[in-house]
Amino acid sequence: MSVVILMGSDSDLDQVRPCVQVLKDFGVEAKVRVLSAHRTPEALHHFVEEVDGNTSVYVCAAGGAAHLGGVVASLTSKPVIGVPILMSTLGGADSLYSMAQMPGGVPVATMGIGKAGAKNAGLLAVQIISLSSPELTEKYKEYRVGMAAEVAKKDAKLQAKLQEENLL
Ligand code: RP5
Repeated sequence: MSVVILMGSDSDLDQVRPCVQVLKDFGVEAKVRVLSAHRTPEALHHFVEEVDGNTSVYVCAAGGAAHLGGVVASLTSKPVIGVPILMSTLGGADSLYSMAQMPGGVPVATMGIGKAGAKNAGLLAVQIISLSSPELTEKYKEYRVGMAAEVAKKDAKLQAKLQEENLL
């Protein structure tokens, strides 16, 4: 079983990369494809039909009138996570609203706009898969412990710096 990451255009890749990286770091198999709800509707339908049996979670990243997540959600019963792409027009608010405002009955779990949203999409996919994998649950817990340790290190560094500057 793998995670399928779809993006509406190759121009989305830079913002989607953190999601790909998270899945790689956790050792979760991923397929990454460019397919568009508007530009390649038939290819998108065929692709979802083909991979659905071996897919646990979909991550769909798109910008503008971002229907990719919604269309994929209409074609599968698997969870769909949406990543709204930051656009130069409207600052990605259009992407966010298009994804988040799904009609009742067809959910798309919509993340924040851009790279942080993509990272969280990867982590949420890991959390969903870890529901049936004690090993992945353990890895995810270790990740959280590591993150807390990083913050503690940064705090210690900040205290030292402020003391050095005679501000404390
Ligand atoms: C969306 O249109 C894509 O997800 C992308 O964010 C946006 C612009 O695509 P390009 O014109 O850069 O290919 O479907």
